Amino acid sequence: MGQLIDGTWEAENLAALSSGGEFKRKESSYRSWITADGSAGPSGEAGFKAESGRYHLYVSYACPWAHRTLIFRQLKDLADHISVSVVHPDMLDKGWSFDSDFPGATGDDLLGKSHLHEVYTQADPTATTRVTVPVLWDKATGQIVSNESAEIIRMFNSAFNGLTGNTTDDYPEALRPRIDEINDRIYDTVNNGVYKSGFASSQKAYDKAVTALFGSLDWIEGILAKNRYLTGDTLTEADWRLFTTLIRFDKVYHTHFKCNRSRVLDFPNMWGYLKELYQVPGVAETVNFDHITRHYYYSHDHINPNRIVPITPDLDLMSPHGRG
Ligand SMILES: N[C@@H](CCC(=O)N[C@@H](CS)C(=O)NCC(=O)O)C(=O)O
Repeated sequence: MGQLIDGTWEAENLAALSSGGEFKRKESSYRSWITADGSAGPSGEAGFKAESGRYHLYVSYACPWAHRTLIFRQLKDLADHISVSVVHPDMLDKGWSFDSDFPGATGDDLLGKSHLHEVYTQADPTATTRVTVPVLWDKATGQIVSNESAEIIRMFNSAFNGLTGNTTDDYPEALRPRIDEINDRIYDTVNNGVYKSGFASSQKAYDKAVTALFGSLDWIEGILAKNRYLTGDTLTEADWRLFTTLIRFDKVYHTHFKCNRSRVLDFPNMWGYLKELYQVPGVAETVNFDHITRHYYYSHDHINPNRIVPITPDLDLMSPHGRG
């Protein structure tokens, strides 16, 4: 791990991201928006018009945040319009690499770089930033449009509708307040909560994170006992944001991040719900368990010093989900 300081890669360890034993995730630094007509979005610069073939996504199959963007690319029929490069699952001293000696790792077929930090410095040779996936790259201007997955999925949800004719809406107006409320709790205690648990360096920080995490999973199980989806009978962005954490849970977070009070499999409603989402056409092909298990267990040597990648349970995700 490391980051760019004035355009130079500086290695550091994860302890630098922690304060009082608690893991603190930094804000993303690139926040422009692709819009249908190229006008400015809610933040950042204007000039990023939705056009076929203009944009490229750099992702890791391992990363739950990048995974959101791959799911929306599928659900919104964007695969023919937005190209993708997949990094190698090992994130070591130089950060994400484009080594392609792991099945599914594509290398950088767009810019030919060897590490993701070089993509950031191609856009800005003096960048000071963390180097994270996903990155949404603009081939026309050679800039990073955004490296914030929560915003990239909103762009994908609507900006390209005119090109694809796909008008499904995962962030419908009427449900926005409820989606935002659910997202806030799930982001803090579940999506990021598993990291806070796994990267805690004090018992106190760990207890706090894990208690909040399972408090939220119990709450979600209660919602899913009554409703098919988080906001009712409509599948929304809130569900997809939860999905990318749940799909990693039993194989990785339960063991590697010490989230082992229960598995998703132990929550009957959540387990059926996870399978239902996995079975939505296009979604299973965005899930690569080899990258997921390899990345976490191999890259985080501060919590798994021998880098043993365990044999994980086979999840029967294609069995009937029993929902709806
Ligand atoms: N807020 C960002 C977070 C992205 C993120 O933290 N990605 C991780 C991988 S799961 C990463 O690239 N970390 C590298 C680092 O922090 O140096 C988003 O949602 O897009």
